[in-house]
Amino acid sequence: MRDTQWYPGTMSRALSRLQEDLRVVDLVVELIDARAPASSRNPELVRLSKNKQRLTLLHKADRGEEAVNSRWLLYFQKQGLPAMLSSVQTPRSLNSFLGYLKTQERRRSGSRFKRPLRLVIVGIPNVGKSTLINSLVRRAVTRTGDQPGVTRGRQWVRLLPGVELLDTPGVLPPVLLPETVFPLAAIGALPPGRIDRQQTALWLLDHYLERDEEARLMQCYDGLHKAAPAAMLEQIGMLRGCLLPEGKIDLERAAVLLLRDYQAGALGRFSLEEPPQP
Ligand SMILES: Nc1nc2c(ncn2[C@@H]2O[C@H](COP(=O)(O)OP(=O)(O)OP(=O)(O)O)[C@@H](O)[C@H]2O)c(=O)[nH]1
Ligand SMILES: [Mg+2]
Repeated sequence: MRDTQWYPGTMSRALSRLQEDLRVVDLVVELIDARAPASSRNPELVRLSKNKQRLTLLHKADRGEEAVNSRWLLYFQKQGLPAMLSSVQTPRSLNSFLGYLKTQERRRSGSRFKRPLRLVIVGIPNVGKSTLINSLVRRAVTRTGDQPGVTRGRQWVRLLPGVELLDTPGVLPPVLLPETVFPLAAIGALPPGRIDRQQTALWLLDHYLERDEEARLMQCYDGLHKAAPAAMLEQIGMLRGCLLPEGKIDLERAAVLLLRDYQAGALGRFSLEEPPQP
C-alpha cells in the first residue's frame, strides 16, 4: 500500500475540491474512528485545514471501549485540540455536538454582516459522515452505505437556523503508513480489493488474544477454542460452514465473515489503538 498508484482519482479530486470549499468555511469537523483514532486521522486533511477552526469527533464511539474512548478524549484535550465523542446511537452525543454548533453560531451574532456559520464534515471513507449528518437533521438528506466511497459529490445542508454544513466524500491519505493498514482495513475504510482480508483477520484475532479478550470471540462463535490466530480462523470457517468444494476450509470467506462481524459490533466493543504514552 506504499505506492500511490492505487490512490483513486476521485480522492485527489475530492481533496482539490475541499481546498476550494475551505475558502467559504468557518469550521472543519474531522470524523475519526474512535476504535482507531491514530490511523483514521488524515494528515492531509489536517494540513489543508491548518488555518481553520477545527473540531475532531471520535465517531462510532459505541463501537470503541468506553475506557479507551475516555483516554483518547483526554489525550486530545491535553494537546489543546477540541474533540468530542460521537455516535449516532447516542442521542446525548448528537445533542452535545449541536450545542457546540449553536454556541459557535451565537458568537457570530455580533457581526454586522451576518451570514450562516458554515462547516464542513471531513474524514476517511466509511467513518460515518453521511449517517451522522442524517441523524443530525433527522431526515435522510444524503445517501449512506456500509461500504467506503458512497458519497461522491458534495451537498450543502441547512442544519440549524444559521448553520450550514457540507458533506464530503471520504478521503484516505495518499500514502498509508504501514502501521495504519490493518486498523484501517479492520474498520472497513479501505477499498475491499485493496486489502488482504486473511492477513487482516489474523491481525484482528491476534489483537483479541494479546488483550486477553478472546471471550468476546467465543460469545459470537459458539464452540470456538483458544488457539493461535491461524487455527482460530480455521475453526471459525469450520463452525460457520465456510468450505471449499473439496472439503477444505475457505479461509477467505472465514476472514470476510470475521471482519463483517467485527464491523457490525458482533464481537463486542473493541478498540484497536491506545493513545501514545506521554
Ligand atoms: N456503530 C455505528 N455505526 C455507524 C455510526 N455512524 C455511521 N455508522 C455506519 O457506518 C457505515 C458508513 O456510514 P456512511 O455515513 O456512509 O459513511 P461515510 O463516512 O459517509 O462514508 P463515505 O461517503 O464512503 O466516505 C454505515 O453502515 C453506517 O450505518 C455510529 O455512530 N455507530
Ligand atoms: Mg458519505
